[in-house]
Amino acid sequence: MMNHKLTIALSKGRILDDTLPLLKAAGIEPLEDVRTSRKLIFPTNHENVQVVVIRATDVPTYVSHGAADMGISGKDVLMEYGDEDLYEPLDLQIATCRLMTAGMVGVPEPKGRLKVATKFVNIAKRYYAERGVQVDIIKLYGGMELAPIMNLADRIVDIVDTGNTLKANGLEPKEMIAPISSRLVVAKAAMKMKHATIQPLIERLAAAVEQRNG
Ligand code: PRT
Ligand code: MG
Repeated sequence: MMNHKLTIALSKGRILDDTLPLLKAAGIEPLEDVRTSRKLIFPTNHENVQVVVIRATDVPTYVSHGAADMGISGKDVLMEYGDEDLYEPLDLQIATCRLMTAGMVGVPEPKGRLKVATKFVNIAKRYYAERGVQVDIIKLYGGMELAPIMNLADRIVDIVDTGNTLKANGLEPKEMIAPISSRLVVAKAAMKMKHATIQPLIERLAAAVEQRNG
């Protein structure tokens, strides 16, 4: 059925649990449990399809460089990576959340330069630049909620789902930057070279998304 070898890059972590049922519904099943194995590359029930399971933030890198043909990645990760060589043909509507600014409860944005702590440096720069706000961005790798408490920053830019993490730390969401869900991404080069293989798979995944929401 598939005449090209196809590699799909999957984000490990919380996206993976929602990804596997969608892949299965689209007819692709890894031959072993990707959540418990220590391997990184997995053959599937399709001889010509393999999946690699990698850090969520590395998925766009693998796909845009053509090391993987397609991938599944959070919109937040894609916005931060910002690659023009990636197609985003399908919203998988999984791992939904919001990208927001947040700060201490009741504390307004200070006048003058704003200190913003985040791991989403590019997104934060773009967001505040569009609003004409002068910012000093402070790059963090996690635990952003601590930054306003410790006076490292006035605001953070982070993922919010229930809001419980913010609340537990005396913070509140302030502004919504973007609604987030996971997307299917395809390198523009792969889309050209392997269209006959990739297009039917996109259609099966789209049907699986429909069915799941049906
Ligand atoms: O952990 P690692 O550094 O390897 O990567 P990662 O943290 O990016 O991976 P992972 O698995 O934690 O999340 C991957 C993707 O899941 C993100 O890029 C989002 O697209 C999506 N997603 C969906 C979320 C959440 N929901 C989410 N709630 N990612 C993170 N969170 C965290 C958030 O950072 C905050 O700490 O959950 C907390 C907020 O949740 P609430 O419910 O308390 O508001
Ligand atoms: Mg994490």
